Amino acid sequence: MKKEVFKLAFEAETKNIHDAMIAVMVPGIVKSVNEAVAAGMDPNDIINTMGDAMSEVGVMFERGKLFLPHVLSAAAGMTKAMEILTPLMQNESGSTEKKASVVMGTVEGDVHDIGKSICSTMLQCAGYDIHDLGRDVPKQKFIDEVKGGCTYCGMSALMTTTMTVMKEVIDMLEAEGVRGNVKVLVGGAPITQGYADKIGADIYGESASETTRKVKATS
Ligand code: B12
Repeated sequence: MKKEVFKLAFEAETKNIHDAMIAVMVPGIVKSVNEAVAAGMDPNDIINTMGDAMSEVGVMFERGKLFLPHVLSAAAGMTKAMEILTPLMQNESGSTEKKASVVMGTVEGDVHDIGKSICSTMLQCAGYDIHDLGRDVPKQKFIDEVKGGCTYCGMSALMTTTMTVMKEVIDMLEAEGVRGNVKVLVGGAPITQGYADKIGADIYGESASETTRKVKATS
């Protein structure tokens, strides 16, 4: 109930962020986010609002109502907004002591990195030591980071053609004898709990906040 009241308090800001994302103009997205911050809206709620709107942009793209430059522009706006929000979320854990090390990356052959970067930011703000390898990450790099001491291995895939790479990395972790040292996290729009179970991942995160909650619960 309390959460609903809170959400209602930022109804106008939520709508403005949503509308700016759908309009796909970077200055408009940045303006709406700055206004929401000034009004006191929680950065996590701002990020979730942008993420939902980005998915709507995706649907409009699929239906031919928006084209690739529009999607790129919305993605660029979201990246700019994350630059504004990240400093506001630093040290959310209230502790300077770093928690476990987490390697994060979008798998080989896949350049979609918005959702992965949101997860990295939220985990970093929760106090984890994040090694974000970016996008189109060669499989061996995940293995090297686990051998280097990362106890969580997070992989993102946004395409049905690249989600299979996650299983290949898990197999490589097994083959190198380090699978038992690490918890494997998987996520991205086509990934489900069923798929995570099928490939033997430890944690499936549907969203950045769910991912952070699940990592906290296991560390
Ligand atoms: C933005 C976008 C792009 C941008 C990417 C920009 C960037 N820097 O990321 C650009 C324009 C570059 C792009 C390119 C392409 N795209 Co694209 N793209 C999208 C789009 C519209 C949105 C993705 C997104 O950012 N969503 C918003 C974020 C916030 O959501 P999310 O990623 O799901 O992340 C959340 C969760 O999944 C989770 N999560 C994410 N990662 C992780 C990781 C871990 C470890 C965990 C626990 C959780 C987690 O938490 C996140 C935050 O809450 C989708 C459509 C869609 N509906 O998803 C298509 C989509 C993914 N793209 C698609 C395609 C086909 C392509 C291209 C091949 C197009 C082309 N013909 O060139 C290329 C890919 C080239 C390549 N090799 O990768 C298809 C994939 C279809 C498929 N086969 O499955 C989609 C589904 C669109 C479609 N239906 O056609 N794309």
